Amino acid sequence: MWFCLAVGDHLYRGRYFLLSFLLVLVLVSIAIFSGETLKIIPVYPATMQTRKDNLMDQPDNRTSTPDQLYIPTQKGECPVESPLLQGLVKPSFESSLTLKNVENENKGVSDGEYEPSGCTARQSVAIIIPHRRRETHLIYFLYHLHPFLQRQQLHYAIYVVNQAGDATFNRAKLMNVGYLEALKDHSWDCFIFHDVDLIPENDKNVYICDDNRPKHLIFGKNSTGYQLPYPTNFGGVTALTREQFQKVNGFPNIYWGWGGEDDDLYTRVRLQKMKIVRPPANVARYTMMFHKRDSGNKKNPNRAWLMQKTHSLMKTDGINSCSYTTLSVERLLLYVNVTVDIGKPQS
Ligand code: UDH
Ligand code: MN
Repeated sequence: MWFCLAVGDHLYRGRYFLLSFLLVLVLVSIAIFSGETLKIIPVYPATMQTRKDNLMDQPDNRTSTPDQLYIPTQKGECPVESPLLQGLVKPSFESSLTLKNVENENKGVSDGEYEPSGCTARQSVAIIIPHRRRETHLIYFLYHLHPFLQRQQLHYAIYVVNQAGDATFNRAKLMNVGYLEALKDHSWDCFIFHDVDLIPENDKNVYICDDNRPKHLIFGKNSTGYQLPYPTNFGGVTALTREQFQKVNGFPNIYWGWGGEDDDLYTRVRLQKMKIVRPPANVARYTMMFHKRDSGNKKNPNRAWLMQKTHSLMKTDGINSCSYTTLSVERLLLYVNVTVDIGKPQS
């Protein structure tokens, strides 16, 4: 009897123990597996993310399987070559074009700035335009450049720097002003110094900087039969990183009137032991809109003499000595319009 009771008691306790054990096991499993489920993040290889984002240029709408919790991943970097490029296309110049038309065709641009929606741009680029009384050229420039830069999937903004008054024009100083003003908005990676009358013909001429070398984006233009005028030419359109531009102390401020300032920049680059790079002739092609010499931009008679002094002047004349008065900064839809008093030549 005692034996039977003992065995029965033992069995009863054993069953109770087994039930408790199973209960604990079930609870532990629920805890572990529910935790795992919450942690599941769909994994896409980096290359695949980039390709999908870039090809679609659309927001990321990926979904995970129903039992996975969807956690949105960051936008991938835009591809090295944009899938939106068209190659060589001759620009057109419709005489009835207005600024309003261009604004209507570029709804993604505000305050002169644009960013691709489907991917993260590889560089942030400030386009600096020296300007005075070239309004018609400016409309055609904006008409062509905005879609061109958007096809290249860049984060960019266009700064038009107007020289106020009638003193002799100073292209290089306006470039320095544009650089300094643009940096107040954003720490741009790359600066493109661009004449207003030059329209790129091939969007494979990508408006990004080369980390190792200052870049001359123009090989030839219609007005030179698409030939490079001379091997050291560095005029019209140049691209320098912030570091490269700092290194050469920017453009000289003391070239009033036409000529020499682009060659001075070339000498500055060489004195800093850098070499320039230029895309191939069939890519770096431009159409220059026809114009005569502007009245306030006569050939600079001092240019040959100044160009011999670059090595001694570049340390003290440049972005570190660029004095000007900002008269206005207007954030228009398609560009930031900066108007400045840059003084006049000392004589
Ligand atoms: N610029 C202005 N307003 C001016 C002068 C120059 O906006 O009054 C700017 C503009 O961005 C222009 C750039 O400075 O594209 C360079 O000036 P430019 O176009 O006059 O220089 P380029 O070398 O012409 O093209 C020089 C005179 C050409 C005479 C042509 C005779 N066939
Ligand atoms: Mn010109």
